[in-house]
Amino acid sequence: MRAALALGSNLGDRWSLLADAVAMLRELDSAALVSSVYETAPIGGPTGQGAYLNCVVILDTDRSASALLAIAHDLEAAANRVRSVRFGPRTLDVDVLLYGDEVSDDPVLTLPHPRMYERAFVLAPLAEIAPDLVPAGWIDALGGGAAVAQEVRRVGALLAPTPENLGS
Ligand code: GSY
Repeated sequence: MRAALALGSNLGDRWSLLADAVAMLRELDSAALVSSVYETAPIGGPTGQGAYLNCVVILDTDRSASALLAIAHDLEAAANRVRSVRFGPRTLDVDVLLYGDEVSDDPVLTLPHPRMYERAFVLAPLAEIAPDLVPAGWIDALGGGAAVAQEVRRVGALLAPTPENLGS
């Protein structure tokens, strides 16, 4: 199954936290696609939080959606994530965005992720590696490609670019 996961960090050594989590996800699929890393302003939560680093990973896996969610939680725990403030700063956030075409309103794992359409910090990296997963209407709803591009700043790549890991 093709699954997409969004990663974000705005506390601690953001780059290493993302890099370690991506390395662990690539143990599930060594050919996983990994987007560039983007710096993005925090959406929601208390004022005064630091900027996030965000990226998206797409992998092929035979794990179930709930197993992937458990892995996401394990990665957050490995990053010493503390859940104290809702939408507050965090060492690592890992969200399951998509699991094939599965649609679920299970509150434990809603698929597709219910807020992914609203988030430039998700759609920009997702569109970079899997444009087929981002309908033009979603970008239009955020004000168009230029508006989305203004919300994110590409700061680098966790993987050396190859045709394979860029998804082209
Ligand atoms: O929902 C993921 C955690 N998160 C983020 C994030 O990853 N990036 C940005 N820019 N803002 C966020 N607010 C929350 S909560």
